Amino acid sequence: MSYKLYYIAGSAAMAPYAVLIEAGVKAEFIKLDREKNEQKSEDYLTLNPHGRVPTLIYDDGKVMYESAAICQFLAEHYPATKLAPALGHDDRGLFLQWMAYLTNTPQEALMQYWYPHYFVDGEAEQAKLHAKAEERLGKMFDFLDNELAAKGPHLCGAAFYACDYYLAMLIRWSRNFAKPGHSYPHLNKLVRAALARPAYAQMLKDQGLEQPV
Ligand SMILES: N[C@@H](CCC(=O)N[C@@H](CS)C(=O)NCC(=O)O)C(=O)O
Repeated sequence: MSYKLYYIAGSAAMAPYAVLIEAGVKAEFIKLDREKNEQKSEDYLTLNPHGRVPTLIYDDGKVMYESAAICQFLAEHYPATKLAPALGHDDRGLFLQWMAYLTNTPQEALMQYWYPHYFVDGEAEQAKLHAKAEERLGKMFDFLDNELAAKGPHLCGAAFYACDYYLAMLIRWSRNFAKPGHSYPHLNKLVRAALARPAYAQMLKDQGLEQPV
């Protein structure tokens, strides 16, 4: 099976990009230019009507989007990666919990931080939402750092899974915060664990990114 992954550098495509590299399969990575708004082009909207990245093409033409779903789909399809615990595995429940939590709670708050204009009108309201999102994410980072301290070093304990790539990606998006995710000791360790994996390092290099640690 061959794949195409549409991405914008540094976007929600970071984690699935790393999982796809780790799967070691034939894949084409198609970069969209955010400056040119290519994610809103007529052609791209036929693949992803929301005009967002990532989008994955698989099985010669099937299309799926949503970053967390793509990570899980690929990790499960390629069990040799060990990036997702199989059905019946002790870590399965926690893995699903973290994939859902990361995408619907901190990721959503990061959307409010980066794209307040999608949520409210007016510069003053947007600035308030941006600040509130950073404040809420601070509490989430406290919580996650404590979880990792008690049960880590990774989200599900000893094994590194796709949810850990996902968290490393979200931490990068907090790099401009007064207190960014990577400044918390256990979140910092998790970022380092992601960086130590050749697939994550390759993804950053391909996308021209640096991950602050
Ligand atoms: N829930 C979606 C969100 C995807 C998303 O918002 N991607 C952003 C980049 S991080 C995007 O494509 N933004 C471009 C735009 O909104 O025009 C997912 O996780 O895949």
